[in-house]
Amino acid sequence: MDQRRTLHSCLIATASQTPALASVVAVIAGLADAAPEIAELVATAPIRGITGEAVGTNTDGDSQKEIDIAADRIIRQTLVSLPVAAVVSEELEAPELLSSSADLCIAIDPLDGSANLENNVSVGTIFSIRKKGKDALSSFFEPGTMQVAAGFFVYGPQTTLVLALDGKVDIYTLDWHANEFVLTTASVRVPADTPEFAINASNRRHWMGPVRAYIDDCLAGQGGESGKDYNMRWIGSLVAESLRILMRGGVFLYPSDARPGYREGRLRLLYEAHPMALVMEWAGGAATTGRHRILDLSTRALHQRVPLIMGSARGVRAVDAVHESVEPMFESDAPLFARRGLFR
Ligand code: FBP
Repeated sequence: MDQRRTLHSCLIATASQTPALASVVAVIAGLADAAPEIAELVATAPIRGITGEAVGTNTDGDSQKEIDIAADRIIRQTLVSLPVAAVVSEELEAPELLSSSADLCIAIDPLDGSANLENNVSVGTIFSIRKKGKDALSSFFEPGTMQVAAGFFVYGPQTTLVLALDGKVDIYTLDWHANEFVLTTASVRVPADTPEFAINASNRRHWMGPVRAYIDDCLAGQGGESGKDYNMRWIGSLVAESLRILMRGGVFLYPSDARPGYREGRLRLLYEAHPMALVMEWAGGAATTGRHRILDLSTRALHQRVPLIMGSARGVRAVDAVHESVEPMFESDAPLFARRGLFR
C-alpha cells in the first residue's frame, strides 16, 4: 500500500482540524499548483534564452531578468483566483489590490537568487501569508508575528516546498510523474548547535565590529574563544542556504555593512527575512538582526532591507551575545573597535 502523504491530503487535514486556516490552505494549494510551472521555466530557461540579460531594475535598483518577471506573472495570475486581498512582490513597486472581500495579504519574492541561474544553482520562490487587518495595505506594516504561514519553494535537483503552517515546518518534494508534492520530512527541527556558518566573506572589510569579531573567532577554530572548529558554506542563494540550515543546522548571516546601499543589509524584511524567520522559529531555530528578533520588526517601507542572522538557536544566540559585547561601529567609521569576551 502507498504510505505516502501528499500535500493535498495534509492541507485537507489541516483545514478540517483548524477551520480558521481554510483560506490559508487554499492559497498554499494554489502556490503549490504554480510551482511546477516555475520549476519547469527555470529548468528550461537557457533553451528559451531567458536566464541571462537584465531587462530592467526593480524598485530597489536590483537588476530584473525576464525570468524574474515571468515567475512573478505566474504567481500573481495564480493569486487572482484565491482569497487574497493584496500582494506585495519584489518585482512590483506598489502593492497590488485583489479581492476586497478576501482575508489574506501575501508578500512574495517570485524568484529569489536569479543571479545564480546561469550557473545552474538552486533558486526559489519565497512567500509570507498574513491575515488582513483593518485594511489590506496596513497589514503589511504589522510585525512578522502576524504571519499565519510562510515558506519557500526550492527549484534545484529536487523541487522542494518548505512549509511553515499550524506551528510546525514540513518539507515536501515534488513527484514530477504524479505532479504532486509528497511529504518527505515532517516537523523538521533545526539542530540546536552546528559548528557551520554561511556568510559572503568577501565583504569582511565592510562589516561592523560584532560580525567581524564573531567570524574571526569561528575562523580561529579550536584556538579561538569558542574552542570549536567551524565549517563554512556560501551558496549565494537564500532558499538553498535556508534549506541546508533546516536539514543540518548552522548560522546564516547577511549583516549590514558599510557599502553604499548595504547599511541595512541586503535582504528584504517583508518577503525574505519575515518568512525565513517564521520557518526558523517554528522549526526550533532563531532569527535576529543581531540585536532584535526579526519577527518583532514592523516594516517601515514595503521593500525595506534588514540584517538577517538565522539558524541554529545556540549559534544565533552566540552572534547576539557578540553584538552586546562589541562596539557596533563600522571599521571605516572607527578603526579600533572595543572587544570583550565573545561567547559569554
Ligand atoms: P535577490 O533578492 O536580488 O535575488 O537577491 C537575494 C540573494 O540572491 C539571496 O538569495 C542571497 O542570499 C544573496 O542575494 C546573495 O548576495 P551576495 O551576492 O551579496 O552574496
